[in-house]
Amino acid sequence: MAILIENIKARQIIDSRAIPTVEAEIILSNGIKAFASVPSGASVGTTEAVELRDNNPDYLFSKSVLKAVKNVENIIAPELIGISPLNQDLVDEKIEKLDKTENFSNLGANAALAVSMAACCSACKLLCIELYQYIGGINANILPVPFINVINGGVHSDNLLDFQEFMIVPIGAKSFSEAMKMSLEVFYHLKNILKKKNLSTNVGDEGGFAPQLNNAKEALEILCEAINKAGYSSDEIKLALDVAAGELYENGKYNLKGENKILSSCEMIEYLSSLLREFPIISIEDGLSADDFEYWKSFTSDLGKKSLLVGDDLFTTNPKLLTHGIKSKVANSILIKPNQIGTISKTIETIQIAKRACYKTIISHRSGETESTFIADFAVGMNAGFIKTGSLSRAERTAKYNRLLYIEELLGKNAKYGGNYI
Ligand code: 2PG
Ligand code: MG
Repeated sequence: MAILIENIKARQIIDSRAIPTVEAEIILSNGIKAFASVPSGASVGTTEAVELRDNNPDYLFSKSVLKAVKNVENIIAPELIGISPLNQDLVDEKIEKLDKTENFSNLGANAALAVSMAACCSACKLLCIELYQYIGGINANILPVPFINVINGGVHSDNLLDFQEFMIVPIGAKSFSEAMKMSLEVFYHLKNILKKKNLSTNVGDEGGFAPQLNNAKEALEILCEAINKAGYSSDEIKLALDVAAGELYENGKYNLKGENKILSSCEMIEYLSSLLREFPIISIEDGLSADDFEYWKSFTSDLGKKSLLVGDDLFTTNPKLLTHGIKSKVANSILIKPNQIGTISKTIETIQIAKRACYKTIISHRSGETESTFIADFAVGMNAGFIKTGSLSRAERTAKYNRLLYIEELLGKNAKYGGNYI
């Protein structure tokens, strides 16, 4: 007898920034239960799917998600009960149809994605296989290269760093576990260097240190020092930036308040280009604002051969925006965040478009996370090649790395580390 979705429940739970979020629970007709929870961003792209909040100032600072919870139980559940959890396309299509908008402004992308992910999780449990195997079958064997955000700035911390993320990328490792070992060594050295300089070693939203540094250059210099002290070369461990330039863009200029600079688009490109010349940077995410599309073209033609240029707020995991970007020769890589688009099927569609155009794909967490390890499996299942999931502290970040260590062990000899495949 076919096993079908028998019930769907939802509840309000808490994310890593003490903000409410949605958890969905799918119960199958054989009693299997699967859970999924959704993350939440702080630097949010204007074209992202809508995260539904109650906006009730008298309850949890307007942040509660009780409407989204009700939407799961009262609107989405009745439509999905009785269908197979193995039919992800149908599950997602039904949720999209119920919403009637492209950006989930009725039901909320938080309601939609929680159910979409839970369906995926219930399906792999039903088949008694791991989630990454369900997503990618026997083809899924690439462990992603991690982009590890060890210095936090921008809207993810209280310091004056204008850029949001300063990441290390252990490209020279032979395996994911070696990549972790190398990165942990850099993390310890970084902590010691900061301490010696009497800088704070408290961490920001994504578990990276959030010291009071004066500018991006200082952060990058300290990172190079930590890599060097850990005994690695700039060929083994590279650097990556998330500028999150949309947060700096005001009236057509980039206002770097911490660095006390106001830059035109051309000057911003030149500034990033000088950082590329000076430091072993292999990737720049959102180097310009999504609203600065024309300059994204020259940015890409100038620097696209030297570095990954990653569109996060630029594409918001949206297949149409990515297709337009590819046609316009803008960026060469895409950050993939399922909650920007609202369903797993649409997320997969976007990844497939990117792969066909030879754009690199980086599966990403959000700055507000839960203990969910879904994206770790998703990165392997999709053979994405890269993952960005914060620093090596804070359990909501390490949960993903720890899951990847386990997946590498499960894959055994079949496991390939993405670094060799770039
Ligand atoms: C980003 C993300 C994740 P947020 O900009 O890439 O690091 O941050 O979730 O706040 O959008
Ligand atoms: Mg980003």
